[in-house]
Amino acid sequence: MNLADLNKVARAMVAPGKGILAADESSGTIKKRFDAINVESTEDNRRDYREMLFRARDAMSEYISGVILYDETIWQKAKDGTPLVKLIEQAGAIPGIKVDEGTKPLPGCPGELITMGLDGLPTRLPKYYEQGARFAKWRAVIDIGAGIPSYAAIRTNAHALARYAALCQAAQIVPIVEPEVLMDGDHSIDRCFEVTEFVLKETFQELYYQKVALEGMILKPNMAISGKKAKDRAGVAEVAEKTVKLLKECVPAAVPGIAFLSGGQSDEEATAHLDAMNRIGNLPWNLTFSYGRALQAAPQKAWSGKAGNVAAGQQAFTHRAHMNGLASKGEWKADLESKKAA
Ligand code: 5MM
Repeated sequence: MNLADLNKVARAMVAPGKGILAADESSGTIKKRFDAINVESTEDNRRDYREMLFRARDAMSEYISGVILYDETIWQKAKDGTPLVKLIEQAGAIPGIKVDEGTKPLPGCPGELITMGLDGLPTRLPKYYEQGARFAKWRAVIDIGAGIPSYAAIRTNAHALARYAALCQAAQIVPIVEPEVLMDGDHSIDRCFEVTEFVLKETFQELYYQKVALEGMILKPNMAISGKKAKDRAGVAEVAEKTVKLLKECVPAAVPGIAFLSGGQSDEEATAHLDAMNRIGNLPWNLTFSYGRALQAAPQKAWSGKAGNVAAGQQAFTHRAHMNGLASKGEWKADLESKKAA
């Protein structure tokens, strides 16, 4: 492992003003997204949609540091035969790859999940590197509900995350470590804080045991946030303050950056929260975005599968990427939302 090179890639992924586009929806998830805009999820439509995003030159070169791809996409070519990976590189962004293989029920832990994909990973990683991937992603899913999460689920997922991260670094690939505590329930922000704190502590303990170099990784956590169905959801200032407190307690300063998931927040909420955290300032790591839905909901709607809407889709994507780029520097303002990028 060349740690200096891993660190260089990791720092570029969280460079101020830029963040990560999570375009790694698995076939099932992209189908759900396409169903919502009445587009059939064919290989060509998935290619056309992602090509539209990667060819949005201003967004990609100004505000996007890297793109997380799904296995199908990393091998795909644009309509004119250019590999999609090349489009990303030509825009100055770094290609990355989701290497987990989704979740399965965790035996002995009703209602809880374990992320699959460690088998064969040492063989897959060099192929992805050769194809251009310089970072990878693995997502563990922790749900909050009656009697969950269990210690067994937290521990098993943390172990798998660290195992994945160590394998990535051995293959000269920066691991994005994503332990996602879902915001699906009606829990309070304080319950989310408490669970996320436990999850992060356990994850960093496992990363330490398995000798993962913190300088060569990126953390992708959820924010400390109220559940979507909670009655009195915490406001922007409270989310920012509690998330920063949580991270300061759990994430060593050696980690170059933290790139949040959006997790079902509205587009503007996700931007406002990131901005408010960066306004607090004086943080040991760069804080940015690695959003899927909060970057793509608007371009998906604007595109709606029609070739004639490509420019509108790109404009919607550029606007969200711009807003989040500003938020990564604490320079976003709500009134910029009405001034759509040209
Ligand atoms: C893009 O969505 C990814 C999920 O893929 P699958 O569930 O299909 O495997 C997801 O991991 C994503 O990268 C993160 O959760 C961030 O996305 P959001 O939408 O939460 O910002």
